[in-house]
Amino acid sequence: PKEIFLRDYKPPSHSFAKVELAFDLREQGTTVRSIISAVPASGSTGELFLHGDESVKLDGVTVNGSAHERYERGSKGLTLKDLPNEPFELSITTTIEPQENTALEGLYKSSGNFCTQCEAEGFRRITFYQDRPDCMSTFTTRIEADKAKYPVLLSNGNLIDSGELEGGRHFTVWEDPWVKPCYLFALVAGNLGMIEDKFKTMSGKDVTLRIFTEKHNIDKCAHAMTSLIKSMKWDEETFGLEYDLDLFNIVAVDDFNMGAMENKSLNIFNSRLVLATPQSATDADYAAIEGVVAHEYFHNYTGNRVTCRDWFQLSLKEGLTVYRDQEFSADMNSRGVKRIGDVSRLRTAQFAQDAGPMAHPIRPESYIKMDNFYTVTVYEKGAEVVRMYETLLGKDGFRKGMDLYFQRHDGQAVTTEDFFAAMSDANGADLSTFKPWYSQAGTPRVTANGSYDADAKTFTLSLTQVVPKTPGQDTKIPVMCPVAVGLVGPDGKDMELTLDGKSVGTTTVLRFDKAEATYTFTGVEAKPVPSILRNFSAPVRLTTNLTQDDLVFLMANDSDAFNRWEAGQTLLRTLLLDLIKGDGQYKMDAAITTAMRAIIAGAKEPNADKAFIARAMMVPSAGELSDMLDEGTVDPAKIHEARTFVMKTLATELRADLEATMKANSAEKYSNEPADRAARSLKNTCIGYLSYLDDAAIAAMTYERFASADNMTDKIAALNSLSDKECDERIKAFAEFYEEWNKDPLVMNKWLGLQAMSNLPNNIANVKALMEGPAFDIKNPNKVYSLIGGFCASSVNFHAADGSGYEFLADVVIKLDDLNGQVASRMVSAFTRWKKYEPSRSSAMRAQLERIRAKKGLSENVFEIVSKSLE
Ligand code: HT7
Ligand code: ZN
Repeated sequence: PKEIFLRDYKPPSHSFAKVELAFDLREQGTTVRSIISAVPASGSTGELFLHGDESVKLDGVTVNGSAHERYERGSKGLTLKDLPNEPFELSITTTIEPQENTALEGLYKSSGNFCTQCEAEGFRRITFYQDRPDCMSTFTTRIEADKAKYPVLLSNGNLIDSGELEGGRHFTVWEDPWVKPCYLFALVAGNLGMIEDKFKTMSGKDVTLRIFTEKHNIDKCAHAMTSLIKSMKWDEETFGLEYDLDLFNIVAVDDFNMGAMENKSLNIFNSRLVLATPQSATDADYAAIEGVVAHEYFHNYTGNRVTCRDWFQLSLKEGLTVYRDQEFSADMNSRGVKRIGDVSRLRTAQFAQDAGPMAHPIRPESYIKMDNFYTVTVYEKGAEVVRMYETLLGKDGFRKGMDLYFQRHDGQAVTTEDFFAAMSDANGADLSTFKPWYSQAGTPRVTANGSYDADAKTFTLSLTQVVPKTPGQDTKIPVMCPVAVGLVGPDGKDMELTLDGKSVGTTTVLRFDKAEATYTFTGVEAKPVPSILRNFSAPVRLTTNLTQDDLVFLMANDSDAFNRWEAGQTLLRTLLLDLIKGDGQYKMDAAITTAMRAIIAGAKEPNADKAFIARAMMVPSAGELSDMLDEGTVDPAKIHEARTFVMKTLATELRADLEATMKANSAEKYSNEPADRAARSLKNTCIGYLSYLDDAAIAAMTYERFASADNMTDKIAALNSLSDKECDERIKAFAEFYEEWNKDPLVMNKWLGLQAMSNLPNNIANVKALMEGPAFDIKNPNKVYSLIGGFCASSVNFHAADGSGYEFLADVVIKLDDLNGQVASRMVSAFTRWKKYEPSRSSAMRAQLERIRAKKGLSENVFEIVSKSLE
């Protein structure tokens, strides 16, 4: 396979002023005709390369109305030769087989309906085209299909014509006035139901909002609609961005490789991110729907109106849009809890990626298959980079930068450099030492040591930073890290800070861009405890010289919610890592039990933030702990044992507090108000703890709660609490859940996932049986992510010492690879960190990677991940 490099970027040889597409949708083969108004760029050689997949049958090419046969067809596309040197009309006719498409890229069928997925490079599976984001054009789309089977025919923009045809067929014509790259093209044809609402924009225009889904799911779309309306309003209020068409459509489909897609005015969503009722979806599902609906809507400006010059710039739209959806969700819910969740995900998944063989900068230098770069690095670390501009420039400065970005680049395909320039220029700021965030991979390691001088009344903070080596990048330079710092006085209050003779408030942002630097705060009347990297102001691994007492103090007093949580997590991490690295003699740290007791007791306070308390009670995940251990040492069984010991000890010692809190927060009836959601999360966290006790009464109580739950959040929490327990209640609960929900595929995915994740010994047999059962379908990505992805999260069974879990995953990847390379490559990623594990597991994983690599006809997707992992 060919590697593509950022340094080889060349602008397109032709621009496309206008594109007209006509789809004739049939059960056995769809014909696509395109008419393109092509304009040669200056210096054109008369050649034009059009991307096209091998699966696309070429029926004919005309230039200015005459057949054109001077072309060469290769495995990646078509090179047209001897083309006119002035603007010309190019017409191409192709035939494709959507009904055979299991890759779910291009045009395919999901539950009998036609739909498209063109990002990143799916349009080339529909027709021959310059399938690159810097080729922007207006599109008109005519769709023709059987009327009875496909009464709904949708594409981007406005409906300009429709009518009946002979033979029970009908057509629609759509016109999108905004220029766009073909990755934003979309088409849907199906027998769908719809809900409709309206939004009045800030300038008074009415926008019709529609959500389409299979008819039996129509009563599950209200939350997605509310989320859309809130997003539209928020973008106007926060960034002054107003929707730019009269119609906005969302379509939910069951078979989808990712979460959702921001096609211009026709967003296509994985149905799991649209459909929700309290009985069928959890609070976490509700939050995910709100966030993803917002994310796709926000792309209308950050991604669609201003798009990427090339795919190396992906973070330009994704990092910025994730930042925007994070801020939206923070405004709609509890800001502190949202930040904690986002940082946890970053630290577990992204820090691990940044320390492994797939480490890449947020603007990668090369790729084999672009789909492999829709990563936590490009998305989540990219969002952190955007957040740092805001931290450095302030809210107003950031807004000025955004305004200038749109003013300069509306309707263009641009680079991360352009975004950087807009931010710097709008604020007259020198941010040059910030630039390496785009080009360097690896998580900077920052140390912060504070010391107090009682005589001089100064507090000195010494910072150092090192960016670790990553594959292909042996030398690194320091990068600007905004380090937000406060000093907490002995009375638990933030001190007023003076730095370099200036009063700087109670939190100051240090612009730390050297290998080492020292900052001295003056006028510090009493010894403070420093609160460093408030709100996680930079995506770094921080080590401090804070003592256990300091951390306990910060847990109780820090005004920064993130650092209050972080102090507790640091205590728990230190304990767990000591246990994991120790001699197997487990001993609890009494200070931690006391601190946890105090956290739980906080729930009784009048204005307690229960969502925060639930979050603070959570013990660091196996993934997070594994990331903090040295290469070649990770033993998942030991991590599991140590976590189980800590949970069980806390449950035993705090049983009375947990039971009282559980009861106090159990509601009579479901409600979706924020306070009720918070209480639910606290109650279910308590049940989770109690499930660690070997007590038949707890299993009975959990089953009782499962059986009587009036909402999916409580049902799943109870089921989850039973899923690792060898007891009749578990068997009964899973069986009853199946009986109740087996007609709802989204709910069945939860059922599959919980069983797959179970750490009960030898659960692999159950997972293999589920794979053969009616609730599973290997062609449906959601089912694969739930069952196979869930299984990879089991410390005990995926990482079974005999290597059976690894062999099973490799078997599945080999099978999946023939059906859907994208999904297969996501699954194989569970092996990428094989070097991290102790020798017997790492060699077993490596053997499976080699077995996969030897498969004949391996997809480029899987080849790239496997070969980079083995390097
Ligand atoms: N921009 C969307 C990306 C996407 C995608 C990429 C590759 C393969 C399938 C895909 N489906 C959607 C999602 C987003 O970030 O909004
Ligand atoms: Zn996105």
